[in-house]
Amino acid sequence: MHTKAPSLFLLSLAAITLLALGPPAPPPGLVVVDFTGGAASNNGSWTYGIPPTYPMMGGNPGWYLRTTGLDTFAPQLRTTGESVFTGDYNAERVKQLGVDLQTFAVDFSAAGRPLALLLVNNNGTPANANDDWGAYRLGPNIPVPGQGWKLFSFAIPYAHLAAAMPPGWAGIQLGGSAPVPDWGMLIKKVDRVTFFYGNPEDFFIFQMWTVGADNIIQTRRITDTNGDGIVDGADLAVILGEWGTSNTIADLDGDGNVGGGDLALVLGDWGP
Ligand SMILES: [Ca+2]
Ligand SMILES: [Ca+2]
Ligand SMILES: [Ca+2]
Ligand SMILES: [Ca+2]
Repeated sequence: MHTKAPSLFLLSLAAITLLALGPPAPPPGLVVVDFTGGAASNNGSWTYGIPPTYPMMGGNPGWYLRTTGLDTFAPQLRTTGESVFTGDYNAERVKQLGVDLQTFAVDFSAAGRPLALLLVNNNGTPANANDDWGAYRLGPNIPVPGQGWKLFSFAIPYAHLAAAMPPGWAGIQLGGSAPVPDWGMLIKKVDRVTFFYGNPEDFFIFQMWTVGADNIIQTRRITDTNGDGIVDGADLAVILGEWGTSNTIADLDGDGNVGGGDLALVLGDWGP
């Protein structure tokens, strides 16, 4: 494979385009659930398992999702059903998931627990949890009461299609009849996303928790048009090949036309 750097002409074209764009629009490929307006804004139907409330103030900022009096060994903020947060992460080039969390109260202690991001495949049987499997990655510790909002971000190796787990990730069988986890299968069919309060392979005592979540974020690397994990000449060729059309694979900024704005996004995101 031969990779060519963009020409000086294209770089200048991109610079001129960037100057002409004016104030920054919301970055394309970004989904943020900030809970403004309450339940209707809860894209993904995120829940800790019991009905939440949606306070208008106190989030990071504004509205947020709050669950009071949750009796559990480990709070699990998770999607339910199909949404932008589930599906084929390879095809959608999902490169990052994030969330802001606050622990308002807990009986004994929330200290020393990493937050895990857990991606789950339901093995084709949504009604049977006994064959579910997936992969998780441990992040920084969950916030303790009084610490305020804490921001978490997990990089997703969406272009890793081998069965073996990518670095930093561990496979997990969630039920007795679960198959051996396969990253390549998982990344093409993520049925559930869970922010798990602790290492999902550890055991914890039950406690009463009051917890909040805000700004659940998914970032897609739409500049990687062919989903191979790098933005290079092949992606540039897609933009140039669709120049002047409205093909959505190349209309990255969503203005209805493949042009300088899309070219600038590709050049600005050049590399692995
Ligand atoms: Ca908010
Ligand atoms: Ca299942
Ligand atoms: Ca690419
Ligand atoms: Ca465009």
